[in-house]
Order: sequence, then structure tokens, then C-alpha cells
Amino acid sequence: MPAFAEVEKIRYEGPQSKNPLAFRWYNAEEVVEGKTMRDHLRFAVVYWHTFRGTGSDPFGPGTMQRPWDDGSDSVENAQRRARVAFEFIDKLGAPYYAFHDRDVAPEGKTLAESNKNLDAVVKVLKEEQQRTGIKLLWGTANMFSNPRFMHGAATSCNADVFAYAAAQVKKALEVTKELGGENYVFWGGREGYQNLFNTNMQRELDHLGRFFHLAVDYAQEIGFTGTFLIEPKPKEPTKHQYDSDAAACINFLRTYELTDRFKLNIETNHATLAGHTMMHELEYAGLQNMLGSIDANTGDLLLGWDTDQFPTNFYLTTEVMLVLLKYGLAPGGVNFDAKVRRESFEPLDLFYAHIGGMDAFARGLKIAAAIRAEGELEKFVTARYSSWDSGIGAEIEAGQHSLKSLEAYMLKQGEAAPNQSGRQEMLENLINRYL
Ligand code: XLS
Ligand code: NI
Ligand code: NI
Repeated sequence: MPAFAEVEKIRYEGPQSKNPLAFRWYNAEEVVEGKTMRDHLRFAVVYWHTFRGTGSDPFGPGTMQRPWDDGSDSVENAQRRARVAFEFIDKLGAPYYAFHDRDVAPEGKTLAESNKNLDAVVKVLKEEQQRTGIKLLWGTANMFSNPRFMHGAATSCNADVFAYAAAQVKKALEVTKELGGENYVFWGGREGYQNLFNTNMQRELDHLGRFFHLAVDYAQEIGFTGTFLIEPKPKEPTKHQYDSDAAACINFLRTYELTDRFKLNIETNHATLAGHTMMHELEYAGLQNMLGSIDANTGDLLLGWDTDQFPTNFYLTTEVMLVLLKYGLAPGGVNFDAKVRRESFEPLDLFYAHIGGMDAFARGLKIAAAIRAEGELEKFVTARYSSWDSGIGAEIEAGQHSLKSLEAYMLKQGEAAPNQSGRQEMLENLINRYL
């Protein structure tokens, strides 16, 4: 008996459709800038929020009792849930999914038992991937929920916890490889600190660098060639996270000589928690060739935490797609690290949420492509920097000047050439023409 018997495969019906269980913009086969929407967007459904989310919050327990879930921690329940997950992703038409080890299988009393549980569920995941053609965008290990990770995992003050985390990543890498995962993610859940009075930051950072090298070495050993991704987030759960934003992560990766194997997985709600826009974080990573993948969601301006809402704002998705079209995304994807609200407790809400997110990104893709096709924005930026294309600007860029020679130049000129307007309002109006 299917879990979503009342839902048929979600189809594209076009912008005029009023069917809430149809796509209005996401048309997988439609070609934009020479590539299908499917290949541009590479949508992924996350296992944790979508199939393990209960709707609990700090003030009350879960609201989402799923009919297919018997509420137990058994492997059978986890296997049944995995089959439901694939029914959902298949009906939705997303080509990818992503998971943490502990989302898919219950943690046992020992590491050996946890590994055994994981193997039993991975067997089902593999069968379901083969049956449906859905692929794994990335795997990761949950090294933040279990109380043993209270001080962090790789950055724990307790060396045994580091060892435990290492063992967990070893297994998660094996499983990700076995399932053909295209990337492997590290989000440093508790890799940070609350208070410097009890923290040796230098040691913690060195341990984190070592940990990533151990992962790179083991990947090499088993032939896992997927990209490693670090997911920046400034706070929550710790006050200071070491992976706070794109700039901090790139600096860390350079310091510990990891840039050849790592890129970044940029998440909207994390960017805004860091005081940046998503577009800023994407551009910063992209220009350094460090943009790997995105976790698509959105925060709430009035709530100051990682609310992980589904993105529905075309302005946001347009900004994101402008940068993604510029730098490219594969082998990353648009991964919905987003959850339905506590009040949206029915299974059907999972469909509405994902359909809305996929449509918002498809629409953003089309708008961004139209902006690029007309080229007005690009023309403006090119012209804005034209003083660097010849004369003194070109000479400075070519490294032909010193402070002395620039002084000589300016003494002769007397004053800098007049500035031109930045035209921000005109450009904002221009973007609105496409929305
Ligand atoms: C939490 C993170 C997490 C990662 C995967 O805020 O977004 O869900 O994506 O560990
Ligand atoms: Ni998050
Ligand atoms: Ni995330």
C-alpha cells in the first residue's frame, strides 16, 4: 500500500495551472541556456527534515505522526521509512536526495551495532535508488546530536570523541561511495565554542584540519572521488562556529592546504545568520572557484534563528540563479535543507512545500537567464569598470606601477577623473522588469 496513494506523479502544467499538486514553472525537460532545468537545478530532497522531522520545538513535542512510522527505533521501521522516502521523491520528480548516517538508520548501543543498522538500511536505499533512478547528492555524518559530541567532534577536548567521529566518518564515506554519492558534506555542528575561557582555539583548529586530512586520505584509499563540501554557518548550536561564513571557511581550507579537495555548500539561512545575503556568500565562494553546492531554504526576518523554511521568493531565487549561472553548480545541487512548519503536520504538506521550492527556483532560473540574455546588467558593470581597461587602470592591473609612479601620475593630473553614478535604483528597477 503506497504511503501517498492520493498523490500521482507531480507534473508540469504551466503558469496558468491552479492545481496545487502541479508545477507551474519547473519543467524538467525545458532547455534554458543550453541545458535542461533538471540539469541546471539538480534538486535534492533531504532525509532529515522531510522524513525525520517531527515538528517538535523547544516549547513542545512533535506534531507529525506519520502513518507509515510505528514510532519505534527499529531497523524495520527505518527500512519501511526509506521505501516511503523514495515513493515521495519519485512522485515529486527530484533527481537527488541527501542524508546523515543517523537519519536513515537508528544508532545502536555500540559503534559496531550502529554500523550494522546502517548497512541494513543502506541495502534498501541502494535497491530503491536502482528502482527509481534517484541518486545521492551527498552523504554526511551526524556528529552533533549524540551527547558525546557536547564539546564538538573533531574539535572536542576529548581525544576519544575525535576518534569516535573519525570512525563515523570512515563508515559514512564508505556508504556514500557505495551509493554513488557525488559529494560528501561536513557541517561543523558543534565545531566551535561557547566561551574562550575554557577553549584552546589553536588546538581545536589544528585538530579540525587534521580531521579533514584524514577524510581526504581515506577517500583516496577507497577511491571516493566526490567533492568534499564544508557548509558555513556562524552560530547555532555554538555561539562561535569555526566554519562561520564563506570567507572563514576558505581561509581555513587554505591554511590547512585542503582547497584541492574541498568546496563550499552555501545555505541561505546560514548566510543571513552570518549577516550576509545568500548572493554575497555565493559570489564570494564562486569567484574563488570554491562554490560547490547549495542548501536551499530561507529564514524569517522576524525570527533570529535557522528556521529552515522553504524558499518561495522569486527575488531571492533570481539572485541565487544569477550567481549559479555564472559559476555553474555541478556536481553540487539545489538541496532543500528546509522543513515544513510545525502546524503543517500532514504528509501532503511535504509535497506542497517542495513543489513551491522547486517552482521558485525554476522561475528564478528563467528570470536570471532572461536578465543575462538581454545583457543590460552586465553591460552596465563592464562600463562601470572601464577605467581599468586602458591607460593607468590597465597599467596598474598589469603590475606596472608603484606608489611613487602613481604619485608622479597624480601630480601631473592634479585631480582624479570625475566619478559616475552607481545607478542602484535604476538597476533595481531593471531587475523588477523581469519579475
Ligand atoms: C544545520 C545544517 C545541516 C547540514 C547537514 O543547520 O544546515 O542540516 O546541512 O549537516
Ligand atoms: Ni541549516
Ligand atoms: Ni544545511
